[in-house]
Amino acid sequence: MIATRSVLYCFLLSALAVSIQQPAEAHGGVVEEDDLCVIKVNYLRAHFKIYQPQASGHKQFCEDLPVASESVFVMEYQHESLSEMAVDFRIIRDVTGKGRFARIEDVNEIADIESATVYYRSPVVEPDVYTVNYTFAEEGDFIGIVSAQHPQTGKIYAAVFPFEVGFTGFGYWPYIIGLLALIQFQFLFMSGRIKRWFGRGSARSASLMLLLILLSPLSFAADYIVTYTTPDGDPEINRMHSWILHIEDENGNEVEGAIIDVEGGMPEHDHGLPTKPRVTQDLGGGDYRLDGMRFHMSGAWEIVVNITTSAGTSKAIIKLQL
Ligand SMILES: [Cu+2]
Repeated sequence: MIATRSVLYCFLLSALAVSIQQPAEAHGGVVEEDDLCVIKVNYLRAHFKIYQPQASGHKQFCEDLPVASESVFVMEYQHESLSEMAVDFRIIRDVTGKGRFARIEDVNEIADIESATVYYRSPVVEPDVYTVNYTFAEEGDFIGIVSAQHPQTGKIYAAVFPFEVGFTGFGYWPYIIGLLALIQFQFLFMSGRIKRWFGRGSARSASLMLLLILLSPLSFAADYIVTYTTPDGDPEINRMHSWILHIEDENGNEVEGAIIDVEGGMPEHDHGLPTKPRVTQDLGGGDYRLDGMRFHMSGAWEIVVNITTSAGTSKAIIKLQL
């Protein structure tokens, strides 16, 4: 029992530490619940994150970026109709003088938006996942502008998100998240829930954790071994999330530069995935980022990973139970 408790304590503490250091990877649904990484285009919502693969590897950011370097912006739609809308994406230098308080009205007042623009992607329809890859040439204050045009009404919806590149401080998110975590903790404590968790429930929690460890995500293709991790937390029903696929050949060599194509579904129900997940990044070292993963019901799922190299195409099937 003592061992179980310390495991749970460690787990809670590390979850809290992660929340404070890396808002985007916060555990326990803080991000999802409190809309930290959610961009709203009027009534439409999308989950939003930024990677700097060269500078920070797998780390995700919601807003401010540490250095001027290659940046991958990823939007995952949480609203069906966004998948049918043509979405464009613009990054401008902050010429509004409003810094992180810049709003759409301020952007609309800019006389010559073209000359302030450092990046523009014309409208494109992308189902489920929308990605933009831009390498910042210099540090400074920027504003991202996402707009979507309704296919029927022609109405344009827009959202702005001011951000800073070359941001060295902690910003205000850690304080807000820390505060929320404390409030949550206090609430749980007051309601006696923590006592219950550490009392009777602990044996059950421990066996659940053991089960998760035993069901290690591993799959064999004819000649490849595919493993995966989920950096933004375990898969939950209806939550859009990412996987990092790791591919090695039978001799343990990392497979780099492969073309990865992912499909899947529930064989027992004879249906596919509700989204079209895509590999958005070859992270090197045999790692590939797979965005747009979502499961809409519990049961037995199979993810089919097609790996194409100069040697041909192999198929690996990852089974998981939700
Ligand atoms: Cu099903």
